[in-house]
Amino acid sequence: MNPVPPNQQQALVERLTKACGGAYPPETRRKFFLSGPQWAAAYEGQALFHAPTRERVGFEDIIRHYGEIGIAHWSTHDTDIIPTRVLGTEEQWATVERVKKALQENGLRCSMVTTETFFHEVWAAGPAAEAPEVREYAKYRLKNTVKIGHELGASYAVYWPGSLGYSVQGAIEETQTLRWYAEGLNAVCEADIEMARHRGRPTLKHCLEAKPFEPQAEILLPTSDAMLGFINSGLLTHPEMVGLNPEYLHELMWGGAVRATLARALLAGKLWHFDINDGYKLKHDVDIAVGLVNPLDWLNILVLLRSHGYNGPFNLDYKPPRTTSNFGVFSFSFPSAVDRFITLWEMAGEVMEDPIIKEATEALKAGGGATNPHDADAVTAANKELLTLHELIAHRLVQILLGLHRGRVFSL
Ligand code: GCO
Ligand code: MN
Ligand code: MN
Repeated sequence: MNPVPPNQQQALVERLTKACGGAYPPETRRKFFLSGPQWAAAYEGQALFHAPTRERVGFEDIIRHYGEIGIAHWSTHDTDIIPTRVLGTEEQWATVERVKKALQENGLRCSMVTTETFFHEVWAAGPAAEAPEVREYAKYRLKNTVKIGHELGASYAVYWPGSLGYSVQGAIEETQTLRWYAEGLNAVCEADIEMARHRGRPTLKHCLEAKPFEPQAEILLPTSDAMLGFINSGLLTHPEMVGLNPEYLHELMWGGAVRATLARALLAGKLWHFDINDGYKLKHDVDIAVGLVNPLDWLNILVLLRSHGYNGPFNLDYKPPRTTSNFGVFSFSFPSAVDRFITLWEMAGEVMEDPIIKEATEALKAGGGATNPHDADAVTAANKELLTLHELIAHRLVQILLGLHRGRVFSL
């Protein structure tokens, strides 16, 4: 192939995107409770060892692009849109008005707001640091975010305590730090009750998001399960207002089965919000778009969520790779991420209706009918042949994922 000159590259990407097929129209995409984070589309490709590869893009453009794609909801950190130094000022409220206008003009709603408690140097020792003024400032920031959330019509607030931890052990007393962290959440829940009453709106759903490491070396609440323990520890004055926002990759990072994490959150009644992305087990937070690494696992997860009627947001918390251009972010990356999600969602519906999986599952549940359930050998013998169905169900799931159940012609 001849070199492709820069002025022909966008057209090539567009043509090949079309050739891939499988795109859903924006009206279909809008039916899903998918949210596009401000920070995901604004990500410029930078990291510790990486310079930015993309130009800055502001919320007005991002919201417009999300609207065109058919992503119906938007989420943001306070400082994604308002610089730290003007938080709480007139300038903040002027920006909030601009956001409202952009959302309205493009047919989006703000679903979630979150406080950045990890980037600015004020958080060097974390949001629950020893110095009381840091903790007071943290409370102020959390409350301010919830106020913005009510103003924008959001229903969820997310808390990612990525700087609640340390890189060197011994200086921090963990029980004390966790008590101080709880005080911050208690303050924001109490303020929310007041704000909600005042505005005649429900309180927000306050969702904790775990990540096992990064940016601190050790994190005090590293997993969703640790957070469930924290919610029920007795330290929170309003545990009923606090639930979880698990992130797919964050649970893989500690080596867990994400579907099992979600199952535990469902049983606890705390699966309120879900950050969707993909990546590799026991590695860093690479935030790859949903379904590009583990589509089979994703299919299984959506079967679980669909069969339990999960109706919270699916927040597209991934980072378009730094090899993708500004043009590519909106022309390819977000639409293809949404479409893979919808396809996997549809497939999950197929799995739930599949007569083979249904019959195999029912047969496993019926058991073999051993007459003496106290006799290990008899119980084993009664079920022995049925248990092959476990592998058969796994095979069937792969068939549905790869379209093999619709037939495949041997053509070599
Ligand atoms: C991460 C985190 C963040 C949080 C966000 C919300 O990947 O490190 O997921 O993206 O979701 O900060 O508070
Ligand atoms: Mn996240
Ligand atoms: Mn992440």
